[in-house]
Amino acid sequence: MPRYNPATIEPKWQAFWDENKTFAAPAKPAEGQAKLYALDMFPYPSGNGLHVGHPEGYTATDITCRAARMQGKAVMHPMGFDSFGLPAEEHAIKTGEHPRVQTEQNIATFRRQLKMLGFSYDWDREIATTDVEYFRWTQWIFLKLYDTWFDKEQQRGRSIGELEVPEHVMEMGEDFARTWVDEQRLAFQSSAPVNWCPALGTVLANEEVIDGKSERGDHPVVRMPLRQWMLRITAYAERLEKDLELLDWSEGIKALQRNWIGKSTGAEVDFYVGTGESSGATSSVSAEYKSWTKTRSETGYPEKPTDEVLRIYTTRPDTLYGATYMVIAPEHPYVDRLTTADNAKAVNKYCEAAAMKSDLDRTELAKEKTGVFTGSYAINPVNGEPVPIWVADYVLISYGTGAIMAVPAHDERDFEFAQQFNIPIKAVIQPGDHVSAEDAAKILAGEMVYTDPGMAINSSDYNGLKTEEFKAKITAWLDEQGLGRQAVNYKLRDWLFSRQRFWGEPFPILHELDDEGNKTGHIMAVPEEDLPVDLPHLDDFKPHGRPEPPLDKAPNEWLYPVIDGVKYKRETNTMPQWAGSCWYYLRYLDPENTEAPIDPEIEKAWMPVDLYVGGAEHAVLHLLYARFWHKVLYDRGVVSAPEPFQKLVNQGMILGENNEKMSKSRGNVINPDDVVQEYGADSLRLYEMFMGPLEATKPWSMQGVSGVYNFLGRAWRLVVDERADELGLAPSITDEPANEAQLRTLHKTIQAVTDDIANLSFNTAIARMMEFVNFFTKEKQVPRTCVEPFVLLLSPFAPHIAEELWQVLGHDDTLAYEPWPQFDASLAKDESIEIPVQVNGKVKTKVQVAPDADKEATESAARADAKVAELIDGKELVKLIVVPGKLVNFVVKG
Ligand code: ANZ
Repeated sequence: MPRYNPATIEPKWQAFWDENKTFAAPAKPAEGQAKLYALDMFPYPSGNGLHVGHPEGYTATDITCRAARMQGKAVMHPMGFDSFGLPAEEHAIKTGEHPRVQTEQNIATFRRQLKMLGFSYDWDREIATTDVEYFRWTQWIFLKLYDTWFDKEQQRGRSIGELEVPEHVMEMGEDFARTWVDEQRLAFQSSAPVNWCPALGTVLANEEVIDGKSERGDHPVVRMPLRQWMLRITAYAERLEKDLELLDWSEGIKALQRNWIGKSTGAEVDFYVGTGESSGATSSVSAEYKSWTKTRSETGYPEKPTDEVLRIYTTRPDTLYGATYMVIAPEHPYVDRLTTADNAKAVNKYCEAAAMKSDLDRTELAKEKTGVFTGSYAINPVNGEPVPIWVADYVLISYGTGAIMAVPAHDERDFEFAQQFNIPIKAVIQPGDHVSAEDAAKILAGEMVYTDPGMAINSSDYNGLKTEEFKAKITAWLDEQGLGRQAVNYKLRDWLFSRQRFWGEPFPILHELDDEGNKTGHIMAVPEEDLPVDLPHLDDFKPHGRPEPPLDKAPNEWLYPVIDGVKYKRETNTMPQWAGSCWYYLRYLDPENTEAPIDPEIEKAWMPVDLYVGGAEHAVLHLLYARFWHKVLYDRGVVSAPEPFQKLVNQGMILGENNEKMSKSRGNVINPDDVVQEYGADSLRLYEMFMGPLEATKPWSMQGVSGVYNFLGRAWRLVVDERADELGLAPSITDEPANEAQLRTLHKTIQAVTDDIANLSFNTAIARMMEFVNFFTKEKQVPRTCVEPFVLLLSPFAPHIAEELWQVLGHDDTLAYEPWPQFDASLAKDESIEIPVQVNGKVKTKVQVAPDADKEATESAARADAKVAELIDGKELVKLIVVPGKLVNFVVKG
């Protein structure tokens, strides 16, 4: 009884594909051949194995790839593992077993499960980010980030004076120029305050901290200063924002990236504060102020703020006349200088307290505003009036210039602050008509804040100007006077790139030591030919609760290399898990290359990724970091195009049966192994695609799985004679030609499935195939010319059963490269459609017309109908309404 039995046919075909390397991708597409690079977000191989969310996206790309091969494209469809990360290290801490052991076990489980689902990956291209030969190139890319163009020149023995350093930098002297060169590095060290998570024993990136807790594990996070490696992603902010235009991504994900990058356009303005004795200017320094403004109007606005000014950033230069105080961040370098003796104690105390708070705590709107007066004043460049300078922690040192002019009448935070500290509130914008007369009066009296645009008041010659016009005018004036200029700021912060963990890529960096074993401050990059820097053997994985990395406990041979007689200490921080996923899509293309991360010709042939599918949770982290690295590699000539992922699709979340998120604690997790055991991989694949649109959130249903399983059983019986003893063709299969109705069903199905696959609309494609099976199950004779193309259409979705049926139909090779079925458009079209014909608005009859019948053809079909002819005969036609494809209405009189 040859029943449909996935348990026998699935392993059979998986073994066949494996042995024959059926899905090996060519090194490059053939001359003139179209290519498809379809990429899945590679999994983190956790100890739990695959969950049903993984096969959702993986099946979608697999269908696309399998159809593309049959359509003659060269297909790149690789898989790998994002295998650095905390859990393996935590397991090592508990058991003392090296993280590599557990990682390899987990990878083996994932690989088995992925193979069990019949995905058409080219397994010879598999990579894991923890492979030494892989992270050798991750380290190589880090060196590209660390390197500057100037390093190369220096290596060629050219002194700094011969380098292409801008003139204005050279004028500042050689020391300055050297520092400047260092500042051009995209990888640099900094000891900024960091998010230290004692429970995880690591520093976290801002992106990994949510409401003061770690994203992973929900542990408290505190702020402390620490030497860290940073990547200057901010240098790419503008391009990361602008190049989103080039991409075929959903508007939702683009918007998330844009918000994260947070481009803001405004102006920088210099407020005079004087220097030395006169520091903290008041109106008494007006003579000095006048001579300064005169110099400024001659020299123009300097790139870096000069000592006698406080530089601020504002998005509302049109409110300059309403600035009633200024605020500098507690970390601002001018705090000491501008604080007068009377205020020193209060200011110091305030700054110490602010250092303990996170940026989020400091800037939240609802929080009570705090601050202290420095005792000093700055001079407002538009009217020469003194403005008191305060220190307050709602201004962040890391944004803009770390200093603001405060306009309480038109900014909410400033309004709250001014109310709290009794600072004058001066309205300079007349509210628009959308504000009630009552509220407008309050706004003008400084009793209510107004943040919208409007018309300028109390602003001297600018009165009457609309906000946008005023902004442009005043910015131009400031520019002319050398007092300000247009400026752009980004919310994006530099990327904190070091972790105090063991299980990550070591940095290829050496710190020079002096004779006493202290760091000299000189840093050396590990020479390219000495890569990779492998992780050392460690006996003790336990974190010590201090932020020094575990690699500090590495054996001396690893930790203290001597090169050319100089002793060094290796960098002991490791890279974050994001590093490995920043470029894996490149390595798949050339995984064995020992000379370079990727061969340029191969890169050019396959990149960019044509379809990237994965979860929406990666909207800002992985997808932004990878774009950043790609752009750096582009600038360094390693890759040939500015963006890595041309089309991005986010699969929707799969919920539990009860519509709740699947989780261990809710006990509603579905294990793909169990589903495959009961119904087979083809049913799991088909079900996950049939649940609904790929991008929608949808609940699991075992009944649904059983439904698609039954469908596959019907498809099986269409081809196979289940009553026979041996596997063979059903007696209904015939070599006779198909009749018209059968042909129409076939061609409609081919067209619909072809289009649906192209649009990633897999659920509707499956529905069409179900209709096909229903139709042919009722036919006495099933022509081979109909059922063979159907098996090919089914194969990307349910590849195992399709291969088996193909074999039963008498073919002896895999169908993976069979030409994709073609449809005849005239047969795929509906023959005719029915259109209601009304007389005086009442439907009297229906007529058959071609689906693309135009106005004339539709009208004549209606007139030709005997009933209509009789009803309008001899009457006056007042009006005739013809909507092709919809209806005809004769309005008649008499
Ligand atoms: C005066 C003003 C008047 C402002 C007004 C707003 C409204 P974006 O870029 O859109 O977030 N600001 C500037 N630097 C800051 C810092 N380091 N910390 C906290 N706040 C800062 O907003 C920029 C505005 O945020 C700037 O424009 C400044 O306040 C404030 F009616 O300047 B504004």
